[in-house]
Amino acid sequence: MNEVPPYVPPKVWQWEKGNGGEFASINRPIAGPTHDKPLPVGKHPMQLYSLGTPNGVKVTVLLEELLALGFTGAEYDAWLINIRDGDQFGSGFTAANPNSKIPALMDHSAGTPVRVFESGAILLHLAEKFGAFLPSDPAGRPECLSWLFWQMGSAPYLGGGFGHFYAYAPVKIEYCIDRYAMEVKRQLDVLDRRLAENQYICGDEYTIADIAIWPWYGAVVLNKVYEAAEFLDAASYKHLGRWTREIAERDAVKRGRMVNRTSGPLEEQLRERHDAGDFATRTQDKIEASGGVS
Ligand SMILES: N[C@@H](CCC(=O)N[C@@H](CS)C(=O)NCC(=O)O)C(=O)O
Repeated sequence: MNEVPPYVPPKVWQWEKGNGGEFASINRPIAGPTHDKPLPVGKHPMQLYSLGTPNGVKVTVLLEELLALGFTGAEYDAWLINIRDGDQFGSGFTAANPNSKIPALMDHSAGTPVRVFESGAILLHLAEKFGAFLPSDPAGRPECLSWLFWQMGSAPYLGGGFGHFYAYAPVKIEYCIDRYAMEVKRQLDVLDRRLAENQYICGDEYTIADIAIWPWYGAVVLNKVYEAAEFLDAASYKHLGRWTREIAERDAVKRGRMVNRTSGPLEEQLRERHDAGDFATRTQDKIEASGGVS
């Protein structure tokens, strides 16, 4: 095992600004706003405050899927919350989500705006509102909710556990990487076995369970998070790979992945979305700005 510097925890933990490594500038042990900043409000029924991370992408994919089905009530403005700049601690954002994490949705469709935070709650709220992507039969609905909540409980081991210690921690600690790689590989196997016998997570129907799981576990397979596909031998999960690639081909998924995105190829970034036409215009602008596509 690697040498880990000896650390004896004090009786009471103290916050020393600067600890916390990669995210030290934004991590803090106190909730609540740090500054006054109202949230902007656009013209559509749904106002989304988010960033193009896997948790944010879940919501933009669902909104794009709903729009593709013709649910105009799902029209949305997607505002950028830059978490590295501390936007999640603005007064407007903490009113929308007291937990200061993206995504947060304000649903203006019923008059008085309603807040919804936690990506799983947002997916469920929208699926119920539009009666789509959530089976209604007595066996399908609980199966779908089980996988939705499986994702919400499991992804923190992938992101906050494995991803943090493998990619971001200032020192590589074998114990931590082993602990979380083991758990993440078990989760990948859970999905692989499920998808060996089902086209989608809940059976024959594409649901909010797929929409919640794909941005995290599909991203591992596609090597889009933590550059860990080889380390985790992601290619060996064949059925998960098949499902990942199928979902990546959906037009709504391609659009949803672009929204509030601030990294990766410029032509795949739509930092804010206020109109369905933004995709075409922004893509063209970006391509022209980067000197065209060869
Ligand atoms: N369980 C939450 C997790 C959300 C979350 O962790 N969001 C991250 C970005 S992916 C965030 O906003 N981090 C900002 C911070 O920790 O200050 C959800 O699914 O909505």
